[in-house]
Amino acid sequence: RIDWTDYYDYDQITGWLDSLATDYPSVCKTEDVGTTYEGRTMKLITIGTGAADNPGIFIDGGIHAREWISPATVTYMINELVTKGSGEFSELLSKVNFYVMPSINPDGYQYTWTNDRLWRKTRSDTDSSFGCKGVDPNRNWGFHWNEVGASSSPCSDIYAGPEPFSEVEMQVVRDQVNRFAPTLQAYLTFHSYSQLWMYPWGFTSDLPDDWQDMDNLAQNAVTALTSLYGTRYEIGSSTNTIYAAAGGSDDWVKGVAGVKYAYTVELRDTGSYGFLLPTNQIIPTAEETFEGVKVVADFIMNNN
Ligand code: 0X9
Ligand code: ZN
Repeated sequence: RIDWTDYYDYDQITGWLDSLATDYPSVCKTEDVGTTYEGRTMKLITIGTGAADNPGIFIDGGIHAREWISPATVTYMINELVTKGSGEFSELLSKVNFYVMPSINPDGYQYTWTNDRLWRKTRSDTDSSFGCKGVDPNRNWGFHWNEVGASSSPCSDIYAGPEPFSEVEMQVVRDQVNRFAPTLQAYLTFHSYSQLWMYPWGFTSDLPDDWQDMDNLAQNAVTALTSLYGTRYEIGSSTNTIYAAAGGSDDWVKGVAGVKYAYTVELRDTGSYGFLLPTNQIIPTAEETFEGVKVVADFIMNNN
């Protein structure tokens, strides 16, 4: 029912996730891990066949509602890992656990299907004066929250929220990251667009002490990505590649949860179609991105 020749709405994605767990119970399981502001169920899929304390990689998609290629790419990668879990990826899955949430802003995502294709934020009601809805979920994380590149006005598209983790959906993702934090070695969050493979920090132009490690692995990942179809990516800290913006998930995951390799990946394209990436680019985008993710996964597998 899902074949990546089209985009799929939230119910189709979660229905498909549950059917995967039913069809491949030896390599994956799904869990309901929370409920959104509007009452939707949030799901996590765990993919792995080895010990629970094997090194872990946490992947999320769809934090920004209109960036449809993100959940499409993340579901593609889930499908590859699960359906080839007893073949091509059997060694990987015996040594690395994947924790994946393909659509972490379900209310916003569904709103882009029904009301406003270019909606970015959540759909919570926090504004008593103008009635503007939603918080930018990637300004809502509690590390240097609202210091730069974010807004305190509820009508802004980069509204940081009334307080850190005001959004229940980000509380849910935070709690799942914390749950697996002792084993997590990498975190990947997928956005669009601009073709950038970024690492912290987003709140300052200063670089983390271990930026060279993150940069090296990113270079290797992008080399593999580019080798498939020639798609060019830029690599660097998010402040130094796009702009300073605090309250992002990547900064919190590295700065607070202590996950060493924290990446924000901005997928295709560079602006010709922007958020409205045509359906015929879903599979090539997902394929090339998975090449990069496999490099990260193999690195985690072999360094442990
Ligand atoms: O602004 C964002 O949240 C991301 N770009 S997007 O166009 N998809 O909205 C970039 C986030 C980079 N990370 C941090 N600033 N922490
Ligand atoms: Zn985004």
